[in-house]
Amino acid sequence: MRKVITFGTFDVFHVGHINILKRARAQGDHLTVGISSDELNQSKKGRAPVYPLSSRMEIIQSLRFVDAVFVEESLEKKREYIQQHNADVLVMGNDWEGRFDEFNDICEVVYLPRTPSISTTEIIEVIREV
Ligand code: C2G
Repeated sequence: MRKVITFGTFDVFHVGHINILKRARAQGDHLTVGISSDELNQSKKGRAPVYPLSSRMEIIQSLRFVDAVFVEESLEKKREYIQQHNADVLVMGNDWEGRFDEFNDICEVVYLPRTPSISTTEIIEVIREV
């Protein structure tokens, strides 16, 4: 079995998230998703997520092309997570292009094109203006 792993906050879930998760699953037979803790999102993006971790996990876990979820507590633990989950492939959107190449020694690293014209930040701005 070829196991795939990916990571993200997946806050204010949108079609860009669906697209990357579907394509990640298509890279293998099993998809594990590491979902950023609220604290990690705060440190990455400088704001608390709109949806708390428990809601974001429930949404992702409910998708038919996701097999397992866990909490990503630190960006520094990526090697540990890849090994713990026996991943053969790490998939990330190409906004992270090149950033995880160091894990090429333990798995294949694949960057997929982001879905254009949609992001959590833009959705938050649109709602703010309403
Ligand atoms: N994404 C995408 N298209 C968009 C928006 C997001 O393909 N229009 C992808 C991102 O490239 C990423 C995934 O969806 O692979 C999750 O995006 P975020 O929730 O923004 O994840 P991020 O906060 O970048 O966390 O360890 C890595 C990080 O935790 C990634």
